[in-house]
Amino acid sequence: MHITVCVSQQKPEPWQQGLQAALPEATVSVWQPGAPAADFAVVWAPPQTFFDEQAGLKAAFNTGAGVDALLKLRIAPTTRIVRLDDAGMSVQMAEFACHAVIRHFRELDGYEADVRAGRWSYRKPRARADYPVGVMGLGVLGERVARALTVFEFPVHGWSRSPKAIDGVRCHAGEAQFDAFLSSCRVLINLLPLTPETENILNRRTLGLLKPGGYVVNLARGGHVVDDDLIALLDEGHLAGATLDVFRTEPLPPEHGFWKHPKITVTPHTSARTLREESIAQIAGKIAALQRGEAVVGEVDRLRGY
Ligand code: NDP
Ligand code: OXD
Repeated sequence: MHITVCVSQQKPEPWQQGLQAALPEATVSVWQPGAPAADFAVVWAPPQTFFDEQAGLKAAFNTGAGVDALLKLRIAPTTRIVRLDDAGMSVQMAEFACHAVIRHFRELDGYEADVRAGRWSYRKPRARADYPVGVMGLGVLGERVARALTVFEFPVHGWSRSPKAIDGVRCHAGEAQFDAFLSSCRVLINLLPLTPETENILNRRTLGLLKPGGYVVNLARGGHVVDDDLIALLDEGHLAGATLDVFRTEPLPPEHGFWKHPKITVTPHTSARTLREESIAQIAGKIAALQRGEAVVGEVDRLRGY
């Protein structure tokens, strides 16, 4: 069995060495143009040439959860596409999302500014019931985030394509319940995959349905947000602020209005990082399962787009 590694923006050698150690019977190599055909691939943002040359792959394992960029490439229909399934990301996403919500709810930025100015100040405590939080996408990451928020006793709503039942979370499903979901929330956390159906889903109309003083936390993909609509709603006061971890162009260009906007917190696509050791263990386990003819979780449905 031959496994090839093609991970741009990451060092390929530690992936190659880790996979080799986990699957000693396999030959694992770092891909170069013209390399021999492999059975399996481990990829992140590979060039189109990679899939043109490696048309006989049984499966390509993405070293991230989101496959929107991968699905833009021409990949042989016989190649299964498998995404990371948690692999240590959901706990990171839960801590990041809870931090963003609590920082806003407890007005910690305001306190920090006061302290820096030498002011000992108090603000009237906000009522938790006035800050219902909505989580868009109740998959591996969104469900963990929604559950984590219930621990802090926020009213939590969730929205997904298919109906869900999650303790302590008021679940809404499908387009028919989307507007009711948005109108129920003051804080909105996005954890949807980027697909043709979800592109630009956070726009003037949809964000306008949030309760006044809404707060947006985008942890999924920049293509979900219409940037100018978000800025306009912040400037008009309908939205109180936003924490943005993902952008249409990454790194976020220096001239982009998000950088200096007083109501926006920017983080550099870091809310849930790929953890190499956990990911290698997961991918190696799935390669072994596929070799035994078993099904694996995290296989992408190309038509659905995630
Ligand atoms: P999953 O595939 O497990 O979950 C996706 C969820 O979105 C599911 O609940 C799905 O519904 C729902 N969904 C998809 N399409 C629609 C739709 N049209 N309408 C309503 N709901 C929809 O993905 P993950 O939770 O693992 O990851 C989510 C995204 O997070 C990734 O695609 C990626 O873009 C982003 N991400 C960002 C990271 C970062 O560091 N910023 C790190 C990792 C991931 P259903 O359950 O019914 O299928
Ligand atoms: C991912 C990501 O999809 O890092 O895993 O965004």
